[in-house]
Amino acid sequence: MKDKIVALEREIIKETIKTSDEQEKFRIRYLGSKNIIKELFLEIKNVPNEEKKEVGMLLNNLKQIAKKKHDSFVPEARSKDKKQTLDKSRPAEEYKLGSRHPLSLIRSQIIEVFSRIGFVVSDGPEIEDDWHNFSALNFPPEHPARDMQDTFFIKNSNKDMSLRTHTSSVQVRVMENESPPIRTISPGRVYRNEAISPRAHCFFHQVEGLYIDENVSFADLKQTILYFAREMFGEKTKIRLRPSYFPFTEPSAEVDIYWGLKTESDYRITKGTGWLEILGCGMVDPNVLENSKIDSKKYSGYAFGMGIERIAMLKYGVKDLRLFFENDVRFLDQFTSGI
Ligand code: 2U9
Repeated sequence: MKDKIVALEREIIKETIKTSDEQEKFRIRYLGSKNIIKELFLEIKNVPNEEKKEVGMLLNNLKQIAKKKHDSFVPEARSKDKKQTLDKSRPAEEYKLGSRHPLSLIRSQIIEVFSRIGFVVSDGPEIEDDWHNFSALNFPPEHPARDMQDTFFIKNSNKDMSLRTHTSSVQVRVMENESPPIRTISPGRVYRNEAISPRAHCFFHQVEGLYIDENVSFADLKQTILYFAREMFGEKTKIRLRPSYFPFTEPSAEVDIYWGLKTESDYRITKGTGWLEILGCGMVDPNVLENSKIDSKKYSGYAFGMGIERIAMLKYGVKDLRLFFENDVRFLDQFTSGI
């Protein structure tokens, strides 16, 4: 018996494993379910009792030698060979699901709130002519918003174009192409030539809204804004309107929501007033209607505009607007869409 074990040990040592096939053959012969070492184990019953222990140990040792030899061969694909680029045996990497961008989440939420009361989304170009971005919206020729400081101009061989400074330009196009009743919102990216800081960027996102029909009143505007504020910030949200000025609306107002003064941070962000500005709005100036060939004696309308970043900062407590554009996954991972 001992001779058989020694002979088998020599055989195992002599074996060479250079391919996966050879490794598999080796495994079947020495480690498989009906392997040759197992057969010797079965013969232990014929060994004299005083030798049984020793023979058992020798066979266990033989098994270890075979196992070691088998495992010492690593198929090429799994070796750390630098030349090998494709490792077919490597387990698949975890499929990491991304999350929706916070600005996209807020935009969808705003669209959903307004679509529930009949607003439809309209889209338009980011590169605009002077008419759609300024003149049609009642900006006087010398208005400071047209100034080089605010607008990115693009020199074109035919006419001067610019990157749109608001999405109202989209709504001018809607007014030109459709007749009232018009109930539309335009979400989109806008550009302003401003210094980048925690509170301002040279591009940001807006949602602007426009409603034109017969007998549209300021009361309709107030009610729509109140509905929006409560859908976005909670059903008990209070709003206030402060008089303001925009070239395209008259009268115009800025809308604040009551944020409260419970914490030190509330004092800081509301500058001690408890109120926070969320959007601007007003009744569409009759000149703007006429510019798009809408009869201002028959029709009136209201409009509003808001910055998506501003709403997202308030809702998510983000203090630096630049975080929205850096695409740092540690920031983005915190937002889940719930879908
Ligand atoms: C048409 C006529 C009028 C859209 C309006 C505002 C008031 C407003 C700002 C809020 C913060 C822009 O992102 S922001 O800087 N917007 O205050 N926007 S009324 O008025 C229109 C739109 C289209 C044809």
